[in-house]
Amino acid sequence: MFQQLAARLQEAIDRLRGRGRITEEDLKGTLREIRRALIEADVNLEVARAFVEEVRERALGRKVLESLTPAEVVLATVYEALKEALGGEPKHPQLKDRNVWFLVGLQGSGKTTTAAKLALYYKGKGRRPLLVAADTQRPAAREQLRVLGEKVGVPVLEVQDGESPESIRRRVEERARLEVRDLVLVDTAGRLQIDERLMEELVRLKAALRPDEVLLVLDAMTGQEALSVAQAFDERVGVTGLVLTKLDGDARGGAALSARRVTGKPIYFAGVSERPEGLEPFYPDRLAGRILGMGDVATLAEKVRQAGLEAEAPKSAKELTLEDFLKQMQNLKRLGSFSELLKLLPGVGRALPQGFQVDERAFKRLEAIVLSMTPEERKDPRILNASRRRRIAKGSGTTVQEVNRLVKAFEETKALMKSLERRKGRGLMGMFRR
Ligand SMILES: Nc1nc2c(ncn2[C@@H]2O[C@H](COP(=O)(O)OP(=O)(O)O)[C@@H](O)[C@H]2O)c(=O)[nH]1
Ligand SMILES: [Mg+2]
Repeated sequence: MFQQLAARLQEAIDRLRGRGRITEEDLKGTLREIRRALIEADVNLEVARAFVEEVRERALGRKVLESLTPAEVVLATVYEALKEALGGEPKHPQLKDRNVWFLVGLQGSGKTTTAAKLALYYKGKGRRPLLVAADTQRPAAREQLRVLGEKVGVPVLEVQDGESPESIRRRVEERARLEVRDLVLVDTAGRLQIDERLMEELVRLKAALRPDEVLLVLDAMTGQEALSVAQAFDERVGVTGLVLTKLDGDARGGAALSARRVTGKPIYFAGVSERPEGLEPFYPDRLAGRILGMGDVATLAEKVRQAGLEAEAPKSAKELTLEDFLKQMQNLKRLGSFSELLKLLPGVGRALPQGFQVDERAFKRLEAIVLSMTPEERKDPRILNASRRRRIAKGSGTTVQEVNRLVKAFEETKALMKSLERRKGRGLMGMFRR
């Protein structure tokens, strides 16, 4: 996520690391680099200027120049400014007993995908969604939602060609009543560009269905340009919140960092993969932490929980066995991009080279090694003497070196968990110490 921006910001701050004191000149230089990094990431000029100003004020307010660890103070300050730029405190859509939400946006921004993601997400929270495929002109668009609805197990109401808003309203109300649906998600038609006829259609549909939320879906890859689209939609249709999609791609960050100040609307959700599970509530603080390579343990823990790990109570580092290691690896694999997940661990993001990818085949070999162990060995790898290690290597079609490496990685994970356990409760500032 925002790899280039992350690397540039971290570089700028790292340059201060290890310095006892910094001069005003040093601070100026760092701020200049931060500004450049933001502009390269396609952040709105005005937003970038305000951002740097805020960092300067906060940093000086904390007497960076006399501080014993200027790098940490600047890191903390940039973190706070990033969090603010991304929206400050997380905002979630208000849920009532019954809800109608619109998804609007340009074609290709991710509306249909996001509609299905929202349906799955809220179904998981005990809601009963109904998807509405409301493109009155393109049957293929409705077909796409029907397929996705089936995939996530949520019913889809399809409008008919040229159906009037009034008729759509009647059918939606009836269906919601009969099937006791309390969250109606309306996937509206899109165009490649802002188009007056589309806007009129949306306004009429809105007048008929009276949505509680109008979520504007924005493709983060389109950068700042997405924001003029946002303004147009807001002026004509009225927007209550944003969903940023494709944050998993190589989006530079401009849209995310400028959206709040330019549109004044909160970012509710982020799309992080093409799959129906690829939706996360948008947490400015966590994303700020990720951008600065501080990790995001909270999101990682949530993903693991969602993957169905909750049945097993998380163990303490002391009780951790290779059996758990195997399960965790398999779970991470199920969760999708392992490389991205790895970066959620504190410090790991900074330790990995840019563009780092985990080799999935290497993953399979690790799995084979653990599978070749006896239950006792998995429970207590300390009993793994040389002859046992040779046997395991042979059984798994790997080498003794690979077995050694895995056992070592396991011990290191245990150590990491122990340090996380110790860190718990120390709050955010604990993340800065490493
Ligand atoms: N990688 C990634 N792809 C996405 C995301 N959201 C949507 N897409 C893809 O973007 C393309 C357009 O999405 P679609 O929902 O059809 O857009 P719509 O025209 O606005 O309805 C599809 O190929 C989706 O799979 C996301 O968060 N991450
Ligand atoms: Mg669509």
